[in-house]
Amino acid sequence: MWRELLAIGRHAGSGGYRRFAWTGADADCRAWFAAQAAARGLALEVDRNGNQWAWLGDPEAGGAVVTGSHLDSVPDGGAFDGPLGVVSSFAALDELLARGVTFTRPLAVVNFGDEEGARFGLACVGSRLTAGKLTVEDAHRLTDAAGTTLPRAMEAAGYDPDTIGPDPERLARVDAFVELHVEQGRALDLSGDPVGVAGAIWPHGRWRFDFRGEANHAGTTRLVDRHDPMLPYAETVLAARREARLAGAVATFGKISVEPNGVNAVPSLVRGWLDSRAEGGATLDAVVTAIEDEARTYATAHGVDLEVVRESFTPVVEFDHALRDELRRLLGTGRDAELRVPVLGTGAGHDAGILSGSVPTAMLFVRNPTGVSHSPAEHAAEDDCLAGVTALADALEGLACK
Ligand code: HGY
Ligand code: MN
Ligand code: MN
Repeated sequence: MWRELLAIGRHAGSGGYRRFAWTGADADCRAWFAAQAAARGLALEVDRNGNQWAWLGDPEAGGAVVTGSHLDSVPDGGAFDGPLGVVSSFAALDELLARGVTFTRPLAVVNFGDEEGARFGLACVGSRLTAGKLTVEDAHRLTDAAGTTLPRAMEAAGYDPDTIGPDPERLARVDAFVELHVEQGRALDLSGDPVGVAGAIWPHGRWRFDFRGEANHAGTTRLVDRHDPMLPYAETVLAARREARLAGAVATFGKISVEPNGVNAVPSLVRGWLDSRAEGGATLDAVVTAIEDEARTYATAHGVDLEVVRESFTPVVEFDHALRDELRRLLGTGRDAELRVPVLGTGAGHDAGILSGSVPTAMLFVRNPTGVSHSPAEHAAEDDCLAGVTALADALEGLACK
């Protein structure tokens, strides 16, 4: 199962994945998901927002236990972020069927679309729409770097953009959502545990900084006569690192676009995207406000205009305590009774975080020996992945079987 998925959307040059929403690679991932569902006789449903649900039992019966994750990636992402959760969900279902359990609830494996927001800039579009955390109007306005809007991209992929929107009836039929994910950090490597349970997700967001200056000739324009937007941008990148360090937060300018982007031209526009996260919302607000204030000072000093737009934001998520502790109890009494199950905070966003306002959600993390993620170097050991499948199977058995 894992090997079949590995080849999809992998870039030969970087070895990373380029599985962006509503592209060919996304369609191939969706076809893989549908094939896995068919191979197990699971009823495949595609919801109004394009999320795929593979059902065991009658979804109408209600009280469902749902597991799954996402298959899309960041540019040149790794093989595990998202796919490990989906593959492990099918594998855990196989494990339950092998155990001969009796299901007392419907069970589903889900693939949420566009979790990374790599193409349109907003994280978790599929789960946000279903949870009613993204308005249809705002979704229709999402536009990629080539100027293609989300509706046009969905149509090109054969989906009807006019059906998108909140799906409270669907979520009302879900009693618990459990997402398994590769850890994006080293807490489990440091604690020596193969599996952990999520405690909370830091608040996090994405802000676009547009520095507008004056295009000019790089060779003939005196330095004093320039309104070069690259300079306040550069000073802002350094200010972001300083503010984050002082506040114990994180801040990253990982994406930039320059117009006209010519070696011998002073730019007219420098666009930089800030990703910032902190353990608490007040800290995050203070860090981003400080960065923006300093950016304005730098822009003014260079005679450059600055516009800052918040493109994505996810408030702090505290996972459902009862479900979290139920998972720890279930995992703790599993085959490896000594299997300790640490509770981890994370700075990474997930669909489980988006859904936590609508249904009780929990997350399982699988050890990542280097902690590296959003990189082709992302890796998890097979034994740890198998421990994750067993843990997920134990959790699902405890929640959906007798
Ligand atoms: O950016 C994140 O936290 C997640 O990978 N979407
Ligand atoms: Mn990710
Ligand atoms: Mn992910």
